[in-house]
Amino acid sequence: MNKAFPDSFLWGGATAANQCEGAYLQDGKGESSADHITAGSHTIPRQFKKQITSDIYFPSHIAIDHYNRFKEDIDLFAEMGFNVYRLSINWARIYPNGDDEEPNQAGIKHYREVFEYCKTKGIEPLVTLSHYETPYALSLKYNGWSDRKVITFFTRYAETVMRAYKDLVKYWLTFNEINVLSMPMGGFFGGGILPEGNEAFSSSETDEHRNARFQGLHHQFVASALTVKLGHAINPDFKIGCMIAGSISYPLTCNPADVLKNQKFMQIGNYLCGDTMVRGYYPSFAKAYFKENNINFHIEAQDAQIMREGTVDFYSFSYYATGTQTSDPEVLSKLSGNMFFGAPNPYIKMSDWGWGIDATGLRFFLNELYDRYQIPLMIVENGLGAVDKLEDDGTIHDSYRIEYLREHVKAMRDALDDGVDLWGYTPWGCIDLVSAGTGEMKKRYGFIYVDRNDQGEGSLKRSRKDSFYWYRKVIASKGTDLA
Ligand code: BGP
Repeated sequence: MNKAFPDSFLWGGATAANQCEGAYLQDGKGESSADHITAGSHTIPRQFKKQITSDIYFPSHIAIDHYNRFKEDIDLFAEMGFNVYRLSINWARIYPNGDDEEPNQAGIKHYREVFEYCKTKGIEPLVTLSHYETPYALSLKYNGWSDRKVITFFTRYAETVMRAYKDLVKYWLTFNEINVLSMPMGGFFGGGILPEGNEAFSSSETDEHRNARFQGLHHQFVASALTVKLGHAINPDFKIGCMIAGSISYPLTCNPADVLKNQKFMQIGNYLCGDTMVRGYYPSFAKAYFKENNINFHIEAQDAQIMREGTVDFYSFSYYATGTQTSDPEVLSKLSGNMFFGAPNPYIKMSDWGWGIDATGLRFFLNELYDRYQIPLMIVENGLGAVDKLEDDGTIHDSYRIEYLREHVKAMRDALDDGVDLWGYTPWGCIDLVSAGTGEMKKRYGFIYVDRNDQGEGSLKRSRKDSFYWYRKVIASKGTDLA
């Protein structure tokens, strides 16, 4: 039997508006960047389309229709015993064009109903202000976050919702996986910065586009800091966190060259954003990295003070997998396709989508983070994307998911014993939803199965998986019963 988690521990699940809400133009919502991205697969990349036409399938438009079915879904979360639900507000529901002077009241009303409903069920909302979507009009008019004006539009939006929900929401995250903007693919996903030239996302880019990304990242740092300050003025009890994609990697061997390469990977992949948002200034290695790589962007004189005054209250992150770094040219030459996770790690197993399953890495990373920052941590995404089979009797036997989650819960418990201040755990896609990376429904994470396929067919009926009952037991037993 596992040792109990603290009574105050937040147990729940996580979603994002663009991946679950659907209702893409309902009640005055404007188009979001995410509404312009097609479905892909493990082998076929998603594409950006300037025009939305009816002959192309865009998975966000209906998704799992959570917008219209939120009560049914929250009922199921409550049945599992959630005391927290991480969800995002779709900015284009509140400001349809992003730069409107006045908010859309129907959008404000919708989220009020969602948060009130959560409260009646004893669930604390944890709200992401920007999760992989920007009002599309901002992409067209300003090339998204590359333009400094977007800071003002974002803080107007943040102020509107923080004031509107100041008595309903206590936990906030500014930008989902903000560090995605430090990676070539992340410009449009994270910053609404239009892909160059053609419609495919590409891992190669011009210097101009790369500079625009880092400019966008800088603008998000400033916007996040302003939002933290603003939020604390609206309600001093607010807890406002950063959210960073855990990009954890090991040296492939103890060759010092691998160790150094891995250190640089960890610095740019994780600590560039973490250090800036927790400490309030760019770390020295980031400045060296910008110089070495000829990355140029503009920082205004007042930004340093803004960033110092808007440091986050807690650090949250996603954790799925770990990778490796190698300096060996022979190993490197054999790597093909997705280089993100590096060379295969012989000590860990891969998911069907090629993500290295590594619960021990979670304990390692929690310790690294807590040691570095000494502020509370939250794991706001974790889970196994897998193909599930709906049996004729309506059951789903997802023992592989239970096994994955069990090991990660044990790793969290170990990290608590190591002295880490961990506030909560919201596994990703607690109800099946559209995959961000591939646009598939087939890559499922949920405790709740949704009848919907990659062609957009299905009844949208919700069914409880075996993992649903397992997680309910874990929460009820405060993490002691993981069987
Ligand atoms: C994170 C995102 C989520 C989510 C998750 C799983 O990067 O914040 O939006 O989707 O990863 O990734 P995927 O959907 O590609 O399996």
